[in-house]
Amino acid sequence: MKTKRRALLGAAICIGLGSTIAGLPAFAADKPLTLGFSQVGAESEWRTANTVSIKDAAKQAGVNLKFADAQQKQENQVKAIRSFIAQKVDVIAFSPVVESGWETVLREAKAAKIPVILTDRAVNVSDKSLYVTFIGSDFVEEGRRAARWLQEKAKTLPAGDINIVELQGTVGSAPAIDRKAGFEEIIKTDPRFKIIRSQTGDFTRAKGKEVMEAFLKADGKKINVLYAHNDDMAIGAIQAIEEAGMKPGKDILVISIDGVKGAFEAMMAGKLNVTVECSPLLGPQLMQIAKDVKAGKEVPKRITTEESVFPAEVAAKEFPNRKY
Ligand code: GZL
Repeated sequence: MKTKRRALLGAAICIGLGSTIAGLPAFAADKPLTLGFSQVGAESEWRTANTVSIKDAAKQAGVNLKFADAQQKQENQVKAIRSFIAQKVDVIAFSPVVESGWETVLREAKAAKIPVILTDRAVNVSDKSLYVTFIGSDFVEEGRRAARWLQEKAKTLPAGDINIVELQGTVGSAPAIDRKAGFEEIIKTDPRFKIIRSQTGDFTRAKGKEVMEAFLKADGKKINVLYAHNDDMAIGAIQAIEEAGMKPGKDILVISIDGVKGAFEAMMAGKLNVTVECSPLLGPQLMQIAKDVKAGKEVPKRITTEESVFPAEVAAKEFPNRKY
């Protein structure tokens, strides 16, 4: 018995010494990457699908995920990032609820030598070295695509002004700022288009309905088009339009962004005219990039997802393919 134990001990020492002597990495199991992720919240179908994608991808990739939901509050995201730094995670990733106010905490992550990956939404920082890369959509192009659909549709509408009301996303967030900019860049080329009211619905169905009720009270019959920065606000607004005795998708054209299942169901019911796709399925890309960053590999500064536009005419055919 003693001989066997001695032999095993001897073997272990050899492996240990051998690896040191041969310059191989010291004997240690391949430690899984620990990723700290700060999520905006759970405000929309899109966000829920984004969270599922990240959690499933972490499991698939063998990544140890520390996940924090900020309930749409920046201070909660800052707290979560500081907690990840204190826990010495390998990589930090987050979807910033708003564009500004991140310099300080990102400098703390840099000082702690923890790389930061942005997903979904961007930040406004002067020092671009404060994050390694951004994975997500081109929101300005999404706004342009929404407007281009309206430009085409306008050719079939009666002459005269086309009055638009706009439900903006969360104030100060990259998607709200950029989707507004992209939409206006296109519609300003045609004097028929007039944005007569514009207010935030904070990306939620409830707020979207509430603000649309106010728009209808003020301008009801004058409204020709609703442009909503996401499907959830559009779905809430559709309820308000119906409760006001009008037909969404007909009396008031409804244009929105995301491409969630709820939007396809509204299009199949004839209540939504078009949704511009914005994919939340960023999990697999995030896990791969986190591993590449940890391995010290070069990664692009911006990784943009390919997306489509789905008008109501194709909704029934496309619906079975939808993954979120
Ligand atoms: C867009 C994402 C937005 C979605 C909303 O990438 O940040 O936030 O459009 C979500 O549905 O709430």
